[in-house]
Amino acid sequence: MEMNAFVHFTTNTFTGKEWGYGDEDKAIFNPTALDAGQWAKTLKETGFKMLILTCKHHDGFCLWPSKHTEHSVKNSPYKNGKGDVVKEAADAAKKYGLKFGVYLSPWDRNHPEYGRPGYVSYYRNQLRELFTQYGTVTEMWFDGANGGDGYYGGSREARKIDGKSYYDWPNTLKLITGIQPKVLFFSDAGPHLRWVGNESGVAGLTNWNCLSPDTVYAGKSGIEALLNRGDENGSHWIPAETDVSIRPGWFFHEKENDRVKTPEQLFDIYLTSVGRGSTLLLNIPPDQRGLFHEKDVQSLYGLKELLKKELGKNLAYKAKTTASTFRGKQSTYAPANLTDGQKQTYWATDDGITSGSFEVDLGKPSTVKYVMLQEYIELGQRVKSFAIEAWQPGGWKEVATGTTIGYKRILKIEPLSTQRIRVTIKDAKASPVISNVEVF
Ligand code: FUL
Repeated sequence: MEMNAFVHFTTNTFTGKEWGYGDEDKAIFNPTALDAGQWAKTLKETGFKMLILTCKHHDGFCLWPSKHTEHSVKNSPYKNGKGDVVKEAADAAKKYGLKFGVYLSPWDRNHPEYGRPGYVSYYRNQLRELFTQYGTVTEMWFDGANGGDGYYGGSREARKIDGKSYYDWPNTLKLITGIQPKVLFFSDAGPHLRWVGNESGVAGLTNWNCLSPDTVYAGKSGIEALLNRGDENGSHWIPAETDVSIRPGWFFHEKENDRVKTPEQLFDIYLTSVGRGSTLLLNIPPDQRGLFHEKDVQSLYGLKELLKKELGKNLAYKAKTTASTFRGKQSTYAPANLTDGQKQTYWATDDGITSGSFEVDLGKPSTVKYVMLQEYIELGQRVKSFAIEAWQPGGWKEVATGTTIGYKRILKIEPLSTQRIRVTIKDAKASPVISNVEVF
């Protein structure tokens, strides 16, 4: 799905905070022109596939009229307490052909029972509401953050929990899959998608899709580097999702209007996330009106233009290809599959052959700025080391080297004129299986 959007919205949008304490007055939640259709339309038009909404952030305020708490939109002035922002977002996503995902913060600084068993039941009741009332939920985003102190029903104290055992994750997840079995779970450790280890939009230069979940869990310190690069020999398939905000914070703050990331910055993030075999989860926080701010919208359309300008015209489409070797000398595995524009066809070597090269002839000398490679990911992630060369008068010139490829790898190179590109797979865990090469 490559590009997905996060939408952070709660009382913080009105208080200027990033982490609400949990004692916020419900009366401050009053977006004056909320239009989830504007969010979804903008996202659809600029290339995003899913919208994930913070249904409840750490402050505990619920964007839907939950039966299980008074701390929600139902006691706010928004639509005189008759509003349901989760419904508006889910409906808008559907209308514009986006998938929908939910964020429900496990840490809740408002709830009196937080830290005790009662809260876990409350949390599960809320999940039940979200998974039964709003249609298909494609991704469930579990945030590992927990800062300790909070309002907690008036106690105003610090409460410690054991992140590994407190929420009884196995049973909590079972409850959800009992309702929607196909949902994808995101958390530090998966089980389906892992955190990339930072909030700056950068997946590892080496990025393995595998990980051994036992080595990481929410709240454990010092795991960022491991999450960032994955584990070549990890026991489970848990690709990294790269979450980052278009603004310095996760929530809208007027004073940060001049620090909205530019299209160029977003494009760089695209290269370090999607271009490194990760999915991008870009946060665009609505403002106090309940709209994506003009500045943010402008940057998103700017990104779309840049993607088209830089990566819009594949010079290698249907280009002539040759290879050092291919599996059984059968056309099913021939190098022509690399440039046929088909995802389901690929070039592969014989069993036991873990290196090899292929060459792409662009037909005429062309200026090249990027090379994109894709493994046929259904057969696993295999490549450990590769190099890219461009033909120059007098011989081959190495223009890039890399370790992992994965679902997609985009190499930005020093622009040069060339007619032929050679990719050498130097090492792989098994015979390399490459479905696509594109040149821009
Ligand atoms: C973090 C949270 O503490 C931030 O507020 C934000 O929601 C981010 C996506 O995850 O852990």
